[in-house]
Amino acid sequence: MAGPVEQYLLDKIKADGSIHMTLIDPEKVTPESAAQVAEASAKNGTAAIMIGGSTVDSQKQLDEVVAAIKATVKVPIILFPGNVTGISSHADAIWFMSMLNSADPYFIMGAQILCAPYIKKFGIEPISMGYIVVGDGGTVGKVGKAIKVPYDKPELAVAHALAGQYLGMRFIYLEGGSGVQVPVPTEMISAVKQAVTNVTLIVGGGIKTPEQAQAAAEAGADIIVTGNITESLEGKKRVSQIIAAIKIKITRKPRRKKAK
Ligand code: 1GP
Repeated sequence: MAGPVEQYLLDKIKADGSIHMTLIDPEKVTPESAAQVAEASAKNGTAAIMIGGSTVDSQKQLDEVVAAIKATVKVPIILFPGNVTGISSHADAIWFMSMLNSADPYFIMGAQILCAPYIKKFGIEPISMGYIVVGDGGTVGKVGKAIKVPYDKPELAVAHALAGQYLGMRFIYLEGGSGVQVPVPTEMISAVKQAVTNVTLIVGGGIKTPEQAQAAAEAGADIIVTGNITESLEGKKRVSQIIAAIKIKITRKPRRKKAK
């Protein structure tokens, strides 16, 4: 049974085709600036605010950032934890995620076991998600000791995603790594999308332009996540363009193949 935040996401994807989420790293912001970014994104149509980073040192800082955003926007706040320090009782939901391709059992199930009782205690909605680090992988690939899936091996990404689905994960995240030069290739996104059943596909890492977001959505991404670009001044303006670009699945006819 889907909880209220998960159901909201599924309903919004059904209505809009693909949706956008804004990622805020609690270590890069103040509570005030986080609230400003969240407010601008929500005004531009972002579906939810994700909060997390590969290294969260201060839970006090995280709590203050989440509380400030909660007081400012109505869209759900979903934690995106990189470690046990990524939990705040002020959030609505948490990606209850396992890094499927980590070489370290801590990131596959160790941290999750440590966190689970707190998630119950705080009443945060857990949303099960299989996290797959692909390509460069950025900081999270390094910190999470990922055995990264190369961009030119879509069939390996498919194998990871199917394993997640068969374990009961309802969301799969193809993560290129925050701030990477090249986002997840469309070939990999469409291969995964075509292979999985009843799984919502999240794609993020290095998406900077409406064109890149649109290509990811057209390839099958249900949720597009942007972090770095959303925090910049230019990016704030660009969020509305990105959101407009990804609302294509239900409004645009499939592309015809070129006649030979
Ligand atoms: C990182 O996928 C997210 O976890 C977002 O990446 O910061 O590059 O947008 P960017």
